[in-house]
Amino acid sequence: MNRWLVLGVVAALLVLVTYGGASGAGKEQKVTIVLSDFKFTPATVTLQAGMPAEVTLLNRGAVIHEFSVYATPPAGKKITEWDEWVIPNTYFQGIGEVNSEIKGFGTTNGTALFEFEVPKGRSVAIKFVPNRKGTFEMACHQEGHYEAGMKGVLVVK
Ligand SMILES: [Cu+2]
Repeated sequence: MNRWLVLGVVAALLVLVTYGGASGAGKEQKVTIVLSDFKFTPATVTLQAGMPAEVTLLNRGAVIHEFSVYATPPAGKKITEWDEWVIPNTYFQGIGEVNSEIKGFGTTNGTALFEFEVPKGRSVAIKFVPNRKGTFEMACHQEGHYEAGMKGVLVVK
């Protein structure tokens, strides 16, 4: 085998390896969460860190629902104004661009989205890369819904 041919084979193998890696990184994890009156199903969602995610929120309830994910407040902390806790503690900051789409309505992009509203009968797809590991609270903060039990847990590992 001549030397240039050997180099050519090595180069071709490198291309194959690089291509294989890139297509592996292109994988996406898809999860659907059903919002109803007044709970999330499933109530615990686990995502793998670093892999692009598409989380679809499907509102099967009779009223509008919301979806927020944020650092779990310390036990016993009394929160009366949820925006004051959720906005600075949202999961969707510092992880790059987040894209959300309500089918038939349009898209919203941002780097610090903190709340997704889902009209009844609609679904919202959120695309993001979950780069922050940990255990976070997810909840609906429409008035009275959280107190009625509309909350859950997002685990990123
Ligand atoms: Cu709700």
